[in-house]
Amino acid sequence: MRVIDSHTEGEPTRTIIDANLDLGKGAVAERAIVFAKDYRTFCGSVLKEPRGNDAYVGALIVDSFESDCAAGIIFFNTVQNLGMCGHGTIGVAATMKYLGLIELGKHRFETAVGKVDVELLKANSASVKNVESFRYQKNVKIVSKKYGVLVGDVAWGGNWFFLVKDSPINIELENLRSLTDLSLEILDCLDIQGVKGTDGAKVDHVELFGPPKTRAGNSRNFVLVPSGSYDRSPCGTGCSAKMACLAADDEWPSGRVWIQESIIGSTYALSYENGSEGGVIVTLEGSAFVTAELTLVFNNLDPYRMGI
Ligand code: PYC
Repeated sequence: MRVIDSHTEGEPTRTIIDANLDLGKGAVAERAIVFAKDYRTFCGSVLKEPRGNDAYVGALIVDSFESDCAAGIIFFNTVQNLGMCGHGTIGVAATMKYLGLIELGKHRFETAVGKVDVELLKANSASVKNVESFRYQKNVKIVSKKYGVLVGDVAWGGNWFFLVKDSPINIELENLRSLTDLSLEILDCLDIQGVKGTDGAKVDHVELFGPPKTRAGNSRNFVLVPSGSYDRSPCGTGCSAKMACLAADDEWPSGRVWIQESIIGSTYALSYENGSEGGVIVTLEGSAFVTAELTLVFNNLDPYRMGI
């Protein structure tokens, strides 16, 4: 299988152009359900070690039957489907440009959770207008064994997030282990307390925030993703959820640029406009670079061909 790797603000995307999976002829949302059901081992075998690692997001490019869309994208991580992926969309745009499949300018992609608009500004930078984001629950209390009561919001930005405004641990790379442990503990608490998104959806991403480290920045974040790894970028869907919370609290006006730093110091420039369903439409801008063109080899004799 041929794949193209890229990173967006440090976070890897593996784009698969020609997998030829039999997913039927439905909308991308329907084909994503077939993908999750019929191709359970695909995510791990393509993204996990020894071919990748737990930070990878896969972007399966499929045809879109919508006349206004350049392509469909089914996003997934090492363990499951993702709804949308901000860094992945920028990675796909830079990869498609690299392959000569799209030119600079505006393009629309169909994802499992709706259409997103991409403007490829240069070969390595793009802005993405995400699906509508919204806050679902405010000030949910979580009790951490080590840190006591933590308060956070549940919000949708294309995936479900629990957002803690003031992290009790400094957002520093040297604190990666404790930030990860705390976030995993928060996920457990959400599960035990039955905190869900709409329609009982699992809240499977955790976002912790602290002060920015640069003069241009507004905030720095740590984002735990469902594989147990962390997002090297500020997380496009997580930033969208953050902007939805800021908008809901009247803490940031529409149209003004918010700079979100990631734990490694990479940034997205974000702004929002009001959506049609009470949420916000967030635009995020960042850079992506192709890092490798690969052919993945699966040998039936390899005991680890499905990933570790
Ligand atoms: O950029 O939206 C994102 C994302 C989701 C999971 C990892 N990155």
